[in-house]
Amino acid sequence: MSIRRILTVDNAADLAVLKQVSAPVEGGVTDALRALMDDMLETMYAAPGIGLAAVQVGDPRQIIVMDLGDRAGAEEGDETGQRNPRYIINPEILWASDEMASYEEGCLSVPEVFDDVERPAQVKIRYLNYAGDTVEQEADGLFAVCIQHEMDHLKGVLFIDHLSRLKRERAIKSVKKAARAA
Ligand code: K2U
Ligand code: ZN
Repeated sequence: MSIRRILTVDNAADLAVLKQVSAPVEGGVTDALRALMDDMLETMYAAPGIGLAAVQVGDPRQIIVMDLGDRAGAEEGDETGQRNPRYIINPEILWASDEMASYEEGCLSVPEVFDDVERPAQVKIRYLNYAGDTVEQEADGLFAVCIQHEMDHLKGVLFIDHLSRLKRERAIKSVKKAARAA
């Protein structure tokens, strides 16, 4: 397993890749695909993050890894750090609630920027899992926020694209400034 570079918006070539629409995975879940997902998960844990889309490591295919640990449902501070990886391939949203929820989001491709984004509070998704089986699952809370954030990545959409033009431009400017200072 290896840690891959995470593309960031301060780099024009990276941004061009991040804006791509990811292609569906063809030919099922192979050992090569599982090796990529293992690398993605290692990269995500090292960042650290709780989700990662393949396009963020330069592979524009519909692949997401996620690990909410036991945040989903655990009381604040009761997390045990237990790992609970999820592998999500070719996801589709089957249903989204009318009820909306706001969450302060961040993104590993937009470092050090956080802002509130409103999304449907619950979604129902269908996807292929690590074994290549089709799964249908309902998501709420942090799982719903994260899966919608990651599925935006598969459409070439970043969370800052949901903000005002001014906030988006300021976000990219701050990431570029931080990159120059680094
Ligand atoms: O796509 C990414 O960059 C991964 C995000 C996923 C995420 C964004 C917003 C809300 C939830 C998840 C990163 O994991 S952001 C880092 C993070 C870490 C812990 C909790 C929330 C966000
Ligand atoms: Zn992101």
